[in-house]
Amino acid sequence: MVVVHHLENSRSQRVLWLLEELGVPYEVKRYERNKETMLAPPELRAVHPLGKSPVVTDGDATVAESGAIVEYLVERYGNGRLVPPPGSPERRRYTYWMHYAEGSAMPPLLLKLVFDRVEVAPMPFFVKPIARAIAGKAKSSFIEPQIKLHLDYLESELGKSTWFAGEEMTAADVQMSFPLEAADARGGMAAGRPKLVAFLQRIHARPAYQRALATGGPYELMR
Ligand SMILES: N[C@@H](CCC(=O)N[C@@H](CS)C(=O)NCC(=O)O)C(=O)O
Repeated sequence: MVVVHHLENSRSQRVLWLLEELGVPYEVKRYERNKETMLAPPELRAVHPLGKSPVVTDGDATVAESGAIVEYLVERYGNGRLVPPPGSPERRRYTYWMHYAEGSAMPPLLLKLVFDRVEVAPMPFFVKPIARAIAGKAKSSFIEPQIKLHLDYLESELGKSTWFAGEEMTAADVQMSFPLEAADARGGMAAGRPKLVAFLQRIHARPAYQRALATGGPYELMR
């Protein structure tokens, strides 16, 4: 039985969505974030040394890192569904987006989250203006332009095909859902980007997505 070690309000939501799309039975083990640090609880380190979510256990297998989990589930349970045929142009795009989601799209969004927090973090009054100035400069000179660059790129890519890898929805769209949801929550994704907005509306309307939400519980991404 597939067990999803699911941290509230996190990337593991997309693993639940994928399992629902594939119709694979699974069990959810829930973990709550520390209210102050927002980190995962230490119990998750008993499942995988990094203590991050998602992690999936399936018999003897423990699989961490969402891209690896998505690929594992599709290969083991997909029977050819949600993955383009090997050697096709769609498969190349599929592989690209599968890596791009965490390797390229997420880093600037994570930096934004961190520097937004630096700006409002409690600290001695005499440090505050300096910390705010550094955070503001990092955001305006690097982080925000990078987020814009990526989002404009994604908007233009979705102008070429309905889904990221082509005309069929694939597991790459599941993997790409999280950066777009994070960008929507914290990066001003929607303004002037109708294709990205439509993508999110389309995936959110899917019955499998709705079932995954009902199973996963709260899914409000950090801003
Ligand atoms: N690149 C990893 C990132 C894993 C990750 O950072 N997960 C977050 C949840 S969105 C987490 O576990 N945060 C809590 C912590 O770091 O303690 C993946 O895609 O699986």
